[in-house]
Amino acid sequence: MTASLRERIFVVAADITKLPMDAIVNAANNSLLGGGGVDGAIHRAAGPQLLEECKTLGGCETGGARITRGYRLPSKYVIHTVGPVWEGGIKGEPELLAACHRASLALALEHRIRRLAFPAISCGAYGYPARHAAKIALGETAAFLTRHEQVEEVTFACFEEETFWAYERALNALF
Ligand code: AR6
Repeated sequence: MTASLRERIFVVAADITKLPMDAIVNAANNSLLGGGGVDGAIHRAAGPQLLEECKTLGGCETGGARITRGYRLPSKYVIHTVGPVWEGGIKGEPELLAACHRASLALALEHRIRRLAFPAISCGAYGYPARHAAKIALGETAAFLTRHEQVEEVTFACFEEETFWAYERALNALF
């Protein structure tokens, strides 16, 4: 029997690099050549081969996504997406953040990834208010999972308490 949507979306307080998923999503920048925050943590945990593969990709547009192997991570793949920098919400940030989630999920579907985890994209260095980001992230994910049962489960791995509660509230508001 098919699991209900409520049993397919999770919010956890966790370091995403430790999760054994089919894929984890990276909050990258346009160069895809690494950075701080979750990007730095993913590159450190995956090892130098991840950067070598990223160098072959030629960057990524804001709102887009690219896929690589996971190397030393417990996850098989890394999906690199580039969130918008928050500029007050009037420069198309909500649509770009939604596009990141859609593009990442579309890559997951294409690569037969069944379980994946997202960090709170744009909620760190890029300054997106977590309560606004959470609504978009959860809303896009719920809509996608409803349409595509091949992607079975999505986990949001939140690193900070404030982010965790924002995502938890947005999840509860969905049902
Ligand atoms: N696991 C899960 N979440 C984490 C982890 C971790 N190990 N480490 C940090 N976070 P950020 P952005 C959370 O800044 O805002 C990079 O330099 C963090 O607490 O990593 O999209 C890129 O190269 C926050 O809630 O990504 C870009 O230049 C969330 O992950 C830029 O930062 C996202 O914070 C992207 O900025």
